[in-house]
Amino acid sequence: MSSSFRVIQSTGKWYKVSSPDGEIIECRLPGKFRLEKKEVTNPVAVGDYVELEIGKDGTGSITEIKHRENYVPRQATHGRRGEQILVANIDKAWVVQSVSQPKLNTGFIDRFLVTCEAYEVQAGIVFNKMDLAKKRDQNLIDHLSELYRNIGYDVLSTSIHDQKSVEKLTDQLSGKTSVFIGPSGAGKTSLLNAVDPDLDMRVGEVSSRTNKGKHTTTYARLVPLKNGGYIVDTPGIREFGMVNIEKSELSLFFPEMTVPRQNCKFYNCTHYHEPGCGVSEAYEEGDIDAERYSSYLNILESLD
Ligand SMILES: Nc1nc2c(ncn2[C@@H]2O[C@H](COP(=O)(O)OP(=O)(O)O)[C@@H](O)[C@H]2O)c(=O)[nH]1
Ligand SMILES: [Mg+2]
Ligand SMILES: [Zn+2]
Repeated sequence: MSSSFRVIQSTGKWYKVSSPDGEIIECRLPGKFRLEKKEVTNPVAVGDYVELEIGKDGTGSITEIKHRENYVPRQATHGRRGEQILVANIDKAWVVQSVSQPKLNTGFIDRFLVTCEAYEVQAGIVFNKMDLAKKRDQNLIDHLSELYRNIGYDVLSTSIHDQKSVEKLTDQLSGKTSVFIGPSGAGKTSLLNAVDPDLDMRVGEVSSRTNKGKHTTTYARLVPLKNGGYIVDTPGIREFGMVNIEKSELSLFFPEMTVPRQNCKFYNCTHYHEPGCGVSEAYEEGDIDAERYSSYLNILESLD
């Protein structure tokens, strides 16, 4: 939908809308929308595609909000009445993990992937700082890349010192709306700057270099990339946290479990201790990776 008008920032009463040519139009929302869209508290969200009427003074009035492909709520709840939308229509969410400094954390990746599944956002994994990888790190990354590709996720290995890998990442971001999530120090800001040196430093997470201690924004915004597409600048990683899921539903968000779970004896099986469990069986036969099953059990335990 790159030929449409799109909300890229919201300041309460006014919305910054990008035209198909990339021109920014300040827009207002007629009051009727506030009454119509009751399931969420902000009727127009950053990331929404909209239709406009442009007035004599050059400002716009939003006349229509297009169907949302997906959205991430401001708090880690989903599908609740009155929830606020952080950002809508994300094409891809990338979890960025460094091979070392900080240490690779597969538990983080798996929790992130569950959240993406729950929000119906396509997910990918970036293993960064590959220039620091020793032989055994390389072997681990090879293993993980195959594992995650097999269950349907895109995987990239990058280093800001390897231009080819930056180009591959650039290709993945072009024309899409992407968000980078990952622990501090993994290299999110560095990668985005390598992709587009003109990007505002704030992108990804509040940069300790430019915005130390300053609370710059509590809203997400879309930052245009020079090759087309947007990066979602979120106020912080907590805003993309674990969703509240029923224990018996968690396995729906592990793609490799959706078929085996059909063989479970109990409809509300949690695939932990129950007899006649298709998932445990698949795990014992080696069809489900041990680390993934262990992540599943860790997340299961963390749900109330
Ligand atoms: N060796 C190496 N260092 C990197 C790479 N990417 C980022 N860094 C360094 O890792 C540190 C943290 O990077 P930063 O982009 O601020 O991480 P962020 O917190 O995820 O945004 C900085 O000192 C970067 O220079 C990489 O590919 N290789
Ligand atoms: Mg950063
Ligand atoms: Zn089961």
